[in-house]
Amino acid sequence: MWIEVIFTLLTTSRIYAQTCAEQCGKKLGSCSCHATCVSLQNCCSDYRQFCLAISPYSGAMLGGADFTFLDVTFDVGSKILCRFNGDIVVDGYVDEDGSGHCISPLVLETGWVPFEVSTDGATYNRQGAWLSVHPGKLSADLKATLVNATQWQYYGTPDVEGILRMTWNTSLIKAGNVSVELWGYRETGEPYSSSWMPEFKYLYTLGRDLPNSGEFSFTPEPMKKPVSDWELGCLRVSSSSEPDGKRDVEAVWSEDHALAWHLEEKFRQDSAGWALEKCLQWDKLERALPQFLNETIDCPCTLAQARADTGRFHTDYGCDIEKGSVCTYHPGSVHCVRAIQASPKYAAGQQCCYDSTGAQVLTGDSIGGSTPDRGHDWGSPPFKKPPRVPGLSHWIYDVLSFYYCCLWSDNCHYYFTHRPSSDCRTYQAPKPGIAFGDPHFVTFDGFSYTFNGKGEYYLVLAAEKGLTVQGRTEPVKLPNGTSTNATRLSAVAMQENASDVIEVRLTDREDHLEVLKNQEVLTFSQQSWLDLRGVFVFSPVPQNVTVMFPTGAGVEVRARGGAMATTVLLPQDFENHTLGMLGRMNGDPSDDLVSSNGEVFPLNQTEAEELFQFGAGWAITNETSLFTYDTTHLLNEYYFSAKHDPDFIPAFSLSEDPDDPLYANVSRMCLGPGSWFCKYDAFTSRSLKMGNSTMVSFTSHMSAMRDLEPVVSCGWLAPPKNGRKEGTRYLEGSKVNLSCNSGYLLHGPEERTCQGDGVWSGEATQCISDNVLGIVLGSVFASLALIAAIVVVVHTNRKRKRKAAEIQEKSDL
Ligand SMILES: *[C@@H]1O[C@H](CO)[C@@H](O)[C@H](O)[C@H]1NC(C)=O
Ligand SMILES: *[C@@H]1O[C@H](CO)[C@@H](O)[C@H](O)[C@H]1NC(C)=O
Ligand SMILES: *[C@@H]1O[C@H](CO)[C@@H](O)[C@H](O)[C@H]1NC(C)=O
Ligand SMILES: *[C@@H]1O[C@H](CO)[C@@H](O)[C@H](O)[C@H]1NC(C)=O
Ligand SMILES: *[C@@H]1O[C@H](CO)[C@@H](O)[C@H](O)[C@H]1NC(C)=O
Ligand SMILES: *[C@@H]1O[C@H](CO)[C@@H](O)[C@H](O)[C@H]1NC(C)=O
Ligand SMILES: *[C@@H]1O[C@H](CO)[C@@H](O)[C@H](O)[C@H]1NC(C)=O
Ligand SMILES: *[C@@H]1O[C@H](CO)[C@@H](O)[C@H](O)[C@H]1NC(C)=O
Ligand SMILES: *[C@@H]1O[C@H](CO)[C@@H](O)[C@H](O)[C@H]1NC(C)=O
Ligand SMILES: *[C@@H]1O[C@H](CO)[C@@H](O)[C@H](O)[C@H]1NC(C)=O
Ligand SMILES: *[C@@H]1O[C@H](CO)[C@@H](O)[C@H](O)[C@H]1NC(C)=O
Ligand SMILES: *[C@@H]1O[C@H](CO)[C@@H](O)[C@H](O)[C@H]1NC(C)=O
Ligand SMILES: [Ca+2]
Repeated sequence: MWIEVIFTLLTTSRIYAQTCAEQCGKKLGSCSCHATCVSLQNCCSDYRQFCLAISPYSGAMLGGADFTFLDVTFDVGSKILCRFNGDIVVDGYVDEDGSGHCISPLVLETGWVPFEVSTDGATYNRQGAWLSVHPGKLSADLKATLVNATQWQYYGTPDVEGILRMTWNTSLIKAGNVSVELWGYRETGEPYSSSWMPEFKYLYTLGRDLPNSGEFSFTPEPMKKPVSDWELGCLRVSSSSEPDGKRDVEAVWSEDHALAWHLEEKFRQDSAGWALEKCLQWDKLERALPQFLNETIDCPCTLAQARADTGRFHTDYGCDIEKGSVCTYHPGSVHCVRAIQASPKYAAGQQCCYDSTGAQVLTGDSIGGSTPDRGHDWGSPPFKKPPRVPGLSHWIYDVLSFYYCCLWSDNCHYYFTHRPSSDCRTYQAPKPGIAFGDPHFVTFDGFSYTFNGKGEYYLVLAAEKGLTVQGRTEPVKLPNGTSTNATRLSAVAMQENASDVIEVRLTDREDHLEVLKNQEVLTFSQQSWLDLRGVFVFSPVPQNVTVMFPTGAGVEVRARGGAMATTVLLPQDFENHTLGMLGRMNGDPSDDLVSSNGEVFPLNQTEAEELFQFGAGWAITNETSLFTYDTTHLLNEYYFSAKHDPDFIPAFSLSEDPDDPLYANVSRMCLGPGSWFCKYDAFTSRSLKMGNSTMVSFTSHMSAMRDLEPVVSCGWLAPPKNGRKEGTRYLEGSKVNLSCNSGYLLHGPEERTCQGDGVWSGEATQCISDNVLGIVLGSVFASLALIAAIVVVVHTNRKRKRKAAEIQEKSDL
C-alpha cells in the first residue's frame, strides 16, 4: 500500500485526486484514507470536492450550465440524476460518447455547492462540487448581453423608447429553437425575521420557437398588476423544447436589471411621479429598519490607501481606474473599491470612491459620492436568505431605491440620507510585510534582512487569529542549470482557521503562478475571482494572485523575473499577535526577530549567521505543513528531509568583483535603498533580470508602506445653514472656506483648517439673518414696532429658509 501511495504522489496532483476519490468516494461519512494520504491533511474532510472532476467546474449562480464528468464513463442511454446541496435534484444525461452530463441549478449562493450523482435514481454514490459564481463576476461571454443597458433600465422615462435588443453566444445553448423568458426576483416577509425570504420566479415568455440566432429584439409593452410589481429580474434564453418556466434547464441568463421596460402604464405616463412614490416608500421602510451604518468598515482616506489595502478592499468592477471605467453611478470619481467582507451582524457592504486627485468623493458634496449598502453586493455566507443573497439582495435594498430616488426621479437626497458616504475618520491602514527575491524580508515593523535557508518556514504565525502563512524556498539555478548558494521563494501556503488551504507556487512557465486549493489545482479561465471556503482568491493574470481572509488579512503574490514576491497585509488588530519570519507586529522593529522559543535577537548585533539561525528556527514540521508534495523532487527534498536543510549553507556576504563582467551593469542598476538586495541577487543568480525584479519588489513595497502610513482626517464638514462651503478636502492641512447666502451674516470663522489632532480649527460657523441682527442691534424705543417687526421677520424668514433648503438640496446633488 505504501508503494502504491508513494507512486501516486510521485505523479501529478491530478492523479492524486483520482486515487483519493477512489479511496474515499465510495462512501459518505467517515472514511479512512487519511493514513494513506500521508501529508494531504484535508483528504477526508474535503473528499467531496476531490471525487468527481467536472468541466467546466464553475458557472452562473442562476444555473443553466451543462457540465460533464471527467475520468468516468456511463452506459450510453442510462439515466443520471444530480442532487445539489442535498435537496435540488436535476436531470442529467449520458451522451453518445458515454460521457455523463448534468445542468447546474439555480442556487442563491456563491462558492462551492456540493453535489452527488445517482445512476439508479435511489443511491447517490459519487460526489463532487460545483462553483457558483456571482452574476457580476462571471465572464461576460457566458452571459446574454442587454444591448444599450441604459435604454433597458430607463425604458418608459421621458424620451427613452424604441426596440430593445439582447445578444448571446449561440454555442451556450445546444437547441435549434429557443424561448426568451422573463424571471423576476423579490424578497418578502418581515426584514431581519425568519419570514424574510427570497423569491426567484418565472414571470412570462417574451418569445417562443425563435431560431437560436444569438439575437432577440422586441418592443416592450407595459404590463398589468400583479406581474408589473416585479421590478427586478433577468431574461433567460433556453431551448423551446422545454416547458415554459421549467427550472434548471440548459440556459443563458442576462444581467440582473431594473425592469423599467415592463412596469405598469402609470410609469410610462409619469415616471418621475411614480418613482418618487416608490422612493418615499423606501424612505419610510429604511427609517423602520435597524441602523447598519455604524457597523460597516470605514473607508480608506486616499485612493493610494484604498488600492494598497487589498486584504480588505477590492476594485468595484463598475468604476475601475485600470479599465478606464466611466463610473456611471459615481460621476466625478475615477475609482471605487468595495469592502470585501460583509459587516458581522447585518451583512452590510461598504463602497469608497475617489476622484482624480486621490481624494474621497462624499455624498455630502457630490452625487457621485460612495455609498454603503444594506446588502453586500457579493452576498455573504451562509447566503440563500436576505440580505445575504449575492447581487440580488443588494439590488433590492440599495440599487432599485437608487433608481427610484436618483435616476428615474430627482430626489436623491432621500437616498443619501440613508446611504451617506463614510469619511475615513476611524480608518486604520493595515501593515505590510514582504518576502521577495533571494529571499529578503521586510517585517511588518519595517526591519529588513536576508535569509537564504533552504526549506519550509513560517512567514506568519498568528495563532490567536488562526492565520498561518508558510513559505518554501529552493536553490536559485543559474541559466545553465547549476544550483547556486542562494535560495528563492518558490511557494507559499496559507490558511485561516478552518478555511480551504491555498497554495500559490511558481511553475515551469516563466512567471506563471499556479494556485491550489486543498492540493487541487484551480483554474481562472471563466472568472478571475473565486469564493472558496473561508477565503477569496483573485487572479486576473497568471503573474498576480491575491488571497483574502475573513479577518481582513490579505496575501499578495507576484511572479516577477523568475522569483516570487509575497506581501502579507494585516489589519491593526493583529498587533502583538504575529510571530515568524515577518516578525512581531507592534510598531517596534527592535523586537521583530523573536525565535520560536521566545528569544529576541537584538537587531544591532545580529550577524548574517545568527539571522540564519533565527530563520532556521521557524521551519515548519510534517504535521504543520500546508504544502502539497506531488513530485519526486518535492517528496525527496522537502517531505522526507528536514524542513530546514542544515547542509545548505548559503553565501552570507556579497563579494563584488570589479572584474566581473556583470559588475558595471549591476552597479548601474542597483541604486539607492535596496541596492544591496539587488546586487546580492544579481550576482548570486548571475542575472540582471533577477536583480531588477528584486529592485522592483523592494521599491514597490516601500511605496506601499508610504501609501499605508496613517492619515489624519477631520471628517466631512457641513456647510453652515443658509450658507455655502468651498473645498471638499478633509485631511490634515486642508482648508475649507465658508460663506453665507445673501441676507445672512457670517458668525465665526470664514476659513477652517483640519488640524493634526483630527479636529477642525475654530468654532462652528453660523449664518444669521441680517433682518434679525438689524433689529437686535437697532434701537429699542418702539417696542410695539419691534414686536410687529419680529412677527413679520419670523414669517418671511421661515419662507426664506424653506426656499434656501430647497436650493441647498438641489445643489448638494
Ligand atoms: C442607448 O439608449 C439611450 C436611450 O434610448 C439613447 O439615448 C442612446 O443614444 C443609446 N445609445 C446607443 C449607443 O445606442
Ligand atoms: C462562443 O463561444 C465559443 C465556445 O466557448 C467560442 O469558441 C466562440 O468564440 C464564442 N463566440 C463569440 C462570438 O464570442
Ligand atoms: C423551430 O421553430 C419553427 C417555427 O418558429 C418550426 O417551424 C421548426 O420546426 C422549429 N424547429 C424545431 C427543431 O423545433
Ligand atoms: C450602532 O448603533 C446602534 C443604534 O444606535 C447600536 O445599538 C449599536 O450597538 C451600534 N453598533 C456598533 C457596532 O457600534
Ligand atoms: C479564527 O479562530 C480564532 C481563534 O479560535 C477566533 O478568535 C477568530 O474569531 C476566528 N476567525 C474567524 C474569522 O472565524
Ligand atoms: C554554469 O555557469 C557557471 C557560471 O556562469 C559556471 O561557473 C559553471 O561552471 C557552469 N556550469 C556548467 C555545468 O556549465
Ligand atoms: C499585477 O501586479 C502588478 C504589481 O503589483 C500590477 O502593477 C499590475 O497592474 C497587476 N496586474 C493586474 C492585471 O492586476
Ligand atoms: C501590544 O503589547 C504592548 C506591550 O505589551 C502594549 O503596550 C500594547 O498596548 C499592545 N497592543 C495591543 C493592540 O494590544
Ligand atoms: C544595541 O542596541 C541596544 C538598545 O537599542 C543597546 O543597548 C546596545 O548597546 C546596542 N549594542 C550594540 C553592540 O550596539
Ligand atoms: C516527515 O515524514 C516523513 C515520512 O514519515 C519522514 O520520512 C521524515 O523524516 C519526516 N520529516 C521530519 C522532519 O520529521
Ligand atoms: C557557496 O558559499 C560558500 C560559503 O560562503 C563558498 O565557500 C562557496 O564557494 C560558494 N559556492 C558557490 C558555488 O558560490
Ligand atoms: C527592470 O524591469 C522593468 C520592468 O520590467 C523595466 O521597465 C526596466 O527597464 C528594467 N530595468 C533594468 C535596469 O533592466
Ligand atoms: Ca516588532
